[in-house]
Amino acid sequence: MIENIIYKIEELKKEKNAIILAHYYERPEIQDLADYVGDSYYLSKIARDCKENTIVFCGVKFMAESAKILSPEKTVLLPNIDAGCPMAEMADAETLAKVKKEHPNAAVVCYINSTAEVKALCDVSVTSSSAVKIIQNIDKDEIIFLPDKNLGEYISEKFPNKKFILWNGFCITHKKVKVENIESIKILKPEAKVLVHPECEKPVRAVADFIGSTGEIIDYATKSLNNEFVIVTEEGVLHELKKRNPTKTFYVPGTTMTCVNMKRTILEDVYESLLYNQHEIILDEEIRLKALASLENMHKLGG
Ligand code: CIZ
Ligand code: SF4
Repeated sequence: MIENIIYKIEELKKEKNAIILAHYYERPEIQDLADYVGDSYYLSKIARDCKENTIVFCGVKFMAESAKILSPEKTVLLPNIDAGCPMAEMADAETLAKVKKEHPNAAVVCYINSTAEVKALCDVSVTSSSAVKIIQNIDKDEIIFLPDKNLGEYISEKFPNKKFILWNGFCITHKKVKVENIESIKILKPEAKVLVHPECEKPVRAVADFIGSTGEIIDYATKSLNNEFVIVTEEGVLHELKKRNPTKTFYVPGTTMTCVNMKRTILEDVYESLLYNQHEIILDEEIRLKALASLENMHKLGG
């Protein structure tokens, strides 16, 4: 019984002085259960500032790691240990160290979708909602950006005077969508505004009416006078979009944009996570401190 497990989770949460955070890409029932739902930038701030001493992070591993980096004194739990981000795994510290040697004057900027070991080698982390603002505040002409080449390329277009060295990583979920998938909806629904995440490839970004992070897409659709939208990001955002805009219509491209990793966490995992304190994020202190500098710079430069 779903009410039963939710009740048990709420009881345990009180008993353990815990807070539940969920990303917009999580399952609807997990989003409904969470104390806060948002993108990684927003959630990283909540994790840093919250008073509770246990954080149950319903998202993927790099998000829970970021919470632990920012709040070492708190217990940070990732309810489903298999919830990783394939894009984050596409960048490794060893290769990054080599690339840094080849470009000694470059600022090293990583998307928050990266491992703690990679963050430890970077000057600053960014999210899709904060990247442009942060890079505006970096006074170097050369930028190594990793791991997402699509987000990196999107940002680089905004800074024609800077040289970008892009990693070759990508998100398998956002890579799936092709321009034809969007065009086939636009033929039937020409009034619909196309809202695209910057992790999508360039031809898809080129047909967008608006490009932004999950939070920015939700904001745009909510404030817009338009009534129809094509949502080109992981389909979990539809839950919040529909909640905030019950009278508007949202279409998805004719290919399923589902991140299997974001969908791994189910209510039972959250319950067991609180009951058994699993799966606790433990980081090497030297790596944590170095990675902390990159996340602190993100908050400082991102405002
Ligand atoms: O930054 C995040 O939370 C991710 C992974 C996507 C987005 O745009 O919110
Ligand atoms: Fe990683 Fe893409 Fe899933 Fe986000 S949607 S967690 S970038 S694989």
